[in-house]
Amino acid sequence: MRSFLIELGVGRRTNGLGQFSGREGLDRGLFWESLETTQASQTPGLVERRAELKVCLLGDTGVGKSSIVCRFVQDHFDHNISPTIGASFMTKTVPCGNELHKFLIWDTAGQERFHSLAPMYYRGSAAAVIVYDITKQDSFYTLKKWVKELKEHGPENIVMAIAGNKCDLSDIREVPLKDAKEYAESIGAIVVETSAKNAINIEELFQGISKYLKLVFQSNCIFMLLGVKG
Ligand SMILES: Nc1nc2c(ncn2[C@@H]2O[C@H](COP(=O)(O)OP(=O)(O)OP(=O)(O)O)[C@@H](O)[C@H]2O)c(=O)[nH]1
Ligand SMILES: [Mg+2]
Repeated sequence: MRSFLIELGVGRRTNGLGQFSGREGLDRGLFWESLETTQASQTPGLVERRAELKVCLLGDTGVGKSSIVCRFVQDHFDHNISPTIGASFMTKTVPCGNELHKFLIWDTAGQERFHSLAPMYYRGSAAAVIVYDITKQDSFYTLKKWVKELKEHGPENIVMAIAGNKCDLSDIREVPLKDAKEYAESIGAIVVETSAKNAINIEELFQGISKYLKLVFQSNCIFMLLGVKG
């Protein structure tokens, strides 16, 4: 059964957001530029924007981070995928309304021996996808540790998205969806259950991040116009 749950964390994280422009935007892994496309030049007043969004994936080894990225970027699933060594990088550009969002995706290695490398990837990220395996309670505890680390050492106001992967195995589930929803709400995160194997909610996960960042960017532009500090 397909599970659809994309919840936007609102409220808690909207105050104090940095203003995503110029150097500061780049430092946060977010870069927006206005561009006149062919279509735009033919249709006066229609200006499209292109955004680059740096996103990192964090979580226990084996939860399916690389599989999620592989499904999103290549629409492919490999049963025999190898554990990631260090980190891997992929990009994918998706439309979001009248904008084009290019995801710069850093897929980190979940094995403990690579833990110390993670800050290199989450620093400067606009969003982090923190993945757990719905059939492994331990991986949910690890997710909470990642959230704590991001809050203490990650970029201020990084957008967090929680992905409960392997929802195709819900008959052997250990983590109730309710627990994930409650936790996500408490930290103002996007939450969704995914299956890289069956291509469930993978697009929706990244679309949710896209839309959330777009909203945050727009609200900060309004604050800037009004002269209100975020
Ligand atoms: N049933 C099922 N298996 C999955 C799913 N996603 C990944 N797997 C399997 O889980 C195992 C681990 O997947 P990876 O994508 O390598 O996990 P990872 O989080 O990248 O692991 P590290 O690179 O070690 O951090 C592989 O055998 C995958 O085939 C899923 O949605 N459903
Ligand atoms: Mg991996």
